[in-house]
This record gives sequence, C-alpha cells and structure tokens, in this order.
Amino acid sequence: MIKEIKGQISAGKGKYAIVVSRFNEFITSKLLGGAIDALLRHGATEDQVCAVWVPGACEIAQVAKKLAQSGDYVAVICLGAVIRGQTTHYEAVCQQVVRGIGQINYDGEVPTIFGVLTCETLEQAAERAGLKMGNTGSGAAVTAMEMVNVLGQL
Ligand code: INI
Repeated sequence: MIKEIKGQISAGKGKYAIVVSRFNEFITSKLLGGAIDALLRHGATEDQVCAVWVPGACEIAQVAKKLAQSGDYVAVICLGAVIRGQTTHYEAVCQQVVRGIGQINYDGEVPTIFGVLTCETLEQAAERAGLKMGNTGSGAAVTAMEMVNVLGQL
C-alpha cells in the first residue's frame, strides 16, 4: 500500500511571520493584504500573524533569517515586488532575493516562502497583486500553511 502524505490548508496554532518590502508599496501592500486574508480565512487569529516591513527586496532575506531562527514562528512568508522598468540592476536584485530566501528555506527548519514578484512591468505586478492573475501574497500564505502541515507529518 502506498503511503501518501498531503498537507491540509489550515493555519493550526502556530505563529506566522510575514516580511514585506516597502519598495513598490502600492503592490506589496496588496500582497500583504492577500497573505493576511488567507491566514485569517484558514483559521489563524490576528495574534498569530506578525508583519515586518523592510526597505526593499534585498533586505527581505536578512530579516526572514532572523525570524526563522527565532523559534517563534512556524513559517516565514516573504513578500516583495521587483519590477524591471524601474531599475537597471533588476537582475542583481532578483538574484540576491531569490538566492537569499532560497538559502534560508533549504538550510533551516522553518518553511520560508518566496512570495516576491519579479515582473517586467507594473501591469504584470498589479495583475498578480489582486487582479486577474490572483494574489501572490495569498498564494504564498496558502503554501506556508501547507508546508507547515506537511513537515509536521514527517
Ligand atoms: N527593491 C525592490 O523591492 N523592488 C525593486 O524593483 C527594486 N528596484 O527596482 O531597484 C528594489 N531596489 C532596492 C533594493 O531592494 C534595496 O532596497 C536597495 O538596493 C538597498 O539595499
């Protein structure tokens, strides 16, 4: 018989940290709203959610690492928006944030979820912050809950 493990999408009793960058706040505030809404709709109370603002996407990983290592949170949700049109160092910012968050997730015990938009245009970012492509913040929160649940079963 095949053993199959599936994670429930339920907040459980643990606390969730959200790191959100202020750069492109018009977009990132929508991602934060989506993440909080998803957590609350899946059973979290407000006391179970802590959001930490940082200046830009490059600063997310350092704070996420500290939160993940604190032992206070079952998951860390990273939210940001990197938009090519606004910078010539788009690739550098993307590389840094992808590598930084990925490293924390792979090296640590606490699921650290990548909810950072990397888009060519503001329109693409807006579409993923609550318009026709859904809300990446909400998706990241759902992923966090599922990962907490899966890891709890292993
Ligand atoms: N930070 C972002 O979050 N998004 C961007 O699109 C962006 N651009 O375009 O440059 C950006 N840059 C700032 C960067 O994340 C750091 O805050 C800054 O370099 C200071 O370390």
